[in-house]
Amino acid sequence: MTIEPAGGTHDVGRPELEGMFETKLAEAFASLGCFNLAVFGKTGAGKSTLVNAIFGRDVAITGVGRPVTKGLVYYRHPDGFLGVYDSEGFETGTAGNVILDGLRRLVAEQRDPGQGIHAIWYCVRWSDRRFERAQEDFVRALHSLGLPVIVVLTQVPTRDGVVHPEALEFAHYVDSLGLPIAPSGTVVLTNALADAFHGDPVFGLQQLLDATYAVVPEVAERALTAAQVVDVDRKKKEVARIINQAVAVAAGIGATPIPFADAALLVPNQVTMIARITAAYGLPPSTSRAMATAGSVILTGGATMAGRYAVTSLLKFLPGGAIAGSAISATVAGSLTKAVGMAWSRVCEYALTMDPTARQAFLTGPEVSQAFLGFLKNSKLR
Ligand SMILES: Nc1nc2c(ncn2[C@@H]2O[C@H](COP(=O)(O)OP(=O)(O)O)[C@@H](O)[C@H]2O)c(=O)[nH]1
Ligand SMILES: [Mg+2]
Repeated sequence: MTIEPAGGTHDVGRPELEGMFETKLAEAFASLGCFNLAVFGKTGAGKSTLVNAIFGRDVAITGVGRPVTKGLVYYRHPDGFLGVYDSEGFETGTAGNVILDGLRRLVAEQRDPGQGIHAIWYCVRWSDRRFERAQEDFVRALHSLGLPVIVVLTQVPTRDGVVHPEALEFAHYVDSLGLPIAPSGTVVLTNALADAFHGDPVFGLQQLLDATYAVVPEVAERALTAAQVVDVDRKKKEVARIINQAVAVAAGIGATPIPFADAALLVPNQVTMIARITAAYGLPPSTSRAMATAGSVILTGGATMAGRYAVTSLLKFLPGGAIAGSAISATVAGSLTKAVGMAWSRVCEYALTMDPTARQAFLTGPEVSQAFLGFLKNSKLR
């Protein structure tokens, strides 16, 4: 059984498709919005290390800083969906009051909830073993500004999953202060960096992320999902939602069965889906042009639409198994779209496991098309 290349009236040319990809990617990234985090705590508490562990990037190094108020710098990551307010050199006392004044103004002037501070990590190195009155006041003041403050104990050692007893004792002490700690009134214990010498493993990152999700407003939730690198399952859930939506749209297109020759009718919807998947995983938009090229190579070619392989393998599972003179029904349109979405998801997940340099090479080289095609060929369509 061979599928004739379309050459139909609805064929989408490759340059046109590349342009479409770029536009849709830009739209998908823009629609994520931006998750804005503020980190407070003394110098050396481990703020930057924690941000780096949860988001896989040191925003203070890779981003562009903009002084917001004395002692507070806003770093916007070039990827666009993560912003961090960093209190470089922050100590308590007068400096704290200056920062609070600045924050008060910032919050008061905030018109768009998407632009505001969505969560605060107040970091305390457990080995300081001190939680000063000024720190308490600062946490309460942040809370009274309507900002959710998660108090994080940092650099906590564990042995075989057991937290250092004195760190635990300190945590209970801070909990007992009755501070307005988001989301549940208790501190989160973390270690963001494995300590080879003492053998202390990384831990508590998922708990910190869960606490952050518990306070993040809906407007910034998808940006958080894209930005964080700790919880891939959250990304997968979001991607499943995107694919289901696209499948529904495809089924709508196929509701009035279309000739195979016009399979390209399904392409714009698939392009949108692929763009949204890419953004949801939080892959760097800087590589979007190259990805657009790769994607368009696959999706062009008339009825192939990534699809000669998908169609062939799909047909094996369709009742009757024959399509001669047949058309794309709602079911077939949906299955093809799902296959394309799943294959692209796997490409993205594969790219996520790489370090930034290897990922850049993968996403901008011929390998990405090959991987996509490979996953597509292996699609189990039912
Ligand atoms: N073992 C361990 N070291 C950490 C951790 N967090 C930070 N550090 C170390 O503590 C120092 C200060 O960390 P940094 O993130 O720059 O603190 P910041 O001033 O609050 O941003 C660095 O040398 C880090 O390597 C942690 O969770 N575990
Ligand atoms: Mg720092």
